[in-house]
Amino acid sequence: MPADLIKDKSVKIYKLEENKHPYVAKGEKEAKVTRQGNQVHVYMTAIRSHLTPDNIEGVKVGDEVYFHVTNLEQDWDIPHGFTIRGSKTAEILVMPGETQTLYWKAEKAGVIPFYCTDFCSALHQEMQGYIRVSPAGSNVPLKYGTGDDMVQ
Ligand SMILES: [Cu+2]
Repeated sequence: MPADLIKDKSVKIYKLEENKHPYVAKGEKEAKVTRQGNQVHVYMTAIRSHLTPDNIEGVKVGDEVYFHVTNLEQDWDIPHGFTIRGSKTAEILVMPGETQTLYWKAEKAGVIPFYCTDFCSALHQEMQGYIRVSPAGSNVPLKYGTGDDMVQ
């Protein structure tokens, strides 16, 4: 098939303002972490060259964590990937303006890295962070932040 039949019809970005995902964060100020029972929802954003939040604590062994990653980019050809060490559901690849969810169960205490899995810019390796998993039943409050700023 000749390329000119499709080349003008390809979707280059998803418009952020049209994103209706129930767990979207349309800017870094909307990034947050919430708990409902043993389910933790991370409303995360990705833009060159950081993830927000990139520092999470208060997750406990046995928690089911849902990373809802919104790619804030509105440029063509800037997907971001996401996964966390020990993930059993591979990685997600999030196109500009899109939100995708990665499920991960916290199975043991420790500090677990998460990171972008798609080479997005020269500072791609800055796109990473950590989640601290505490033992089941501990009373570490849920906290999150970017860089040194932690909020509760
Ligand atoms: Cu990236």
